[in-house]
Amino acid sequence: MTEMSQNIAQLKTELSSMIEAANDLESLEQVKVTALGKKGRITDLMKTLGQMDPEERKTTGQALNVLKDEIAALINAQEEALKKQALDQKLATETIDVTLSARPEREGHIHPISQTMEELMTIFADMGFTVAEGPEIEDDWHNFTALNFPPGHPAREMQDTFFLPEDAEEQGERAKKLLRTHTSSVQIRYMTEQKPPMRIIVMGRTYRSDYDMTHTPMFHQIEGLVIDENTNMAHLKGCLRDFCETYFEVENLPMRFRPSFFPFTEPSAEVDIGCSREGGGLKIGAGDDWLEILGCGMVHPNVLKNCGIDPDKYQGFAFGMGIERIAMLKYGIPDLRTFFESDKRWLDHYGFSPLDRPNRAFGD
Ligand code: 2U9
Repeated sequence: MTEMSQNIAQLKTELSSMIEAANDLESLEQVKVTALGKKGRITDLMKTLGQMDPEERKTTGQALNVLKDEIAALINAQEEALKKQALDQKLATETIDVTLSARPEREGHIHPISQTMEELMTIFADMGFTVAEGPEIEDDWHNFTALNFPPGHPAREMQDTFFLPEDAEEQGERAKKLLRTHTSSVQIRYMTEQKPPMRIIVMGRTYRSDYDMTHTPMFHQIEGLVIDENTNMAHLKGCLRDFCETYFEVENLPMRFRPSFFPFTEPSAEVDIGCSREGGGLKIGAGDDWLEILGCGMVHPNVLKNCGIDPDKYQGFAFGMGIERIAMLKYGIPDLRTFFESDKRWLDHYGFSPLDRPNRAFGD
């Protein structure tokens, strides 16, 4: 072995251990300059080639090029390993809270319907209700027949209900498809599938062929259903009083139950809460005026029977209200139709911050 090839082998060993010992990117850069820089160790040896005879220059030149490539490859590999190590360390020590808003002034708003649904869910969950869900495309039996609507009832007519084209394959009232006109069809499904006792609320979109100042073809409802062996009208009144006082945040809220009629409840009632309309503004809980907010009643025995529940053993109450209506009353939103216009300025005004918490029952 010539002296030069010994020098090259020794330099290779030396530089390799320097590369291996570099434990951060900065010291690796130093090694790179020492090995491959303009005044580096390999470059220094290259500079001696000019003094060699042609044969030696050829073999030494080749050997130095191989050394240069090997050292460059080792530096690259070490650089990759150090970068990976730094990233792993960063990932292990730094955490990002993705729920935090980076630019609060650019934050979006929760729609008043979503906010109200959250509030309703919180209040009824505190009262022991669970949430049931069901389809928006229903059949005639779940939407009308099971709920004790007689055959010629006006709600069954084309001008009030959105019917879907009939399926030629299917026959009968379960083949007749429609957009549900109330969420009650979900309670029907729940009652046919589950056994009492039951205590549920259902919320969601409902559809009726209607459009004016106070009606839109799609609106949201919340309905509640409680079935047990001894559930009675006093339970219904207590439950709705607790709900109204919590939702409207008024203690001892004046309330009155007026007799009414629905095919699916007997007896039935409509509920008004006390309010004042003096000075053009609405104030809930004060004054001597009344505001209708919901309908309710004891579940009709025919409805229980239709769902396979024995009306001699079980009874229960139900109630229903429009979510837009109670949101308008609580938050002073004057026009129903604006809920569905997707106007950003309206949402900036009436919407809620994602960081708001829905209100809770008294005493929380
Ligand atoms: C079952 C049995 C009974 C739900 C009820 C009302 C009275 C009621 C209206 C309020 C305004 C609908 O949004 S609205 O137009 N609802 O007045 N709803 S009792 O009764 C039921 C539900 C399901 C199985």
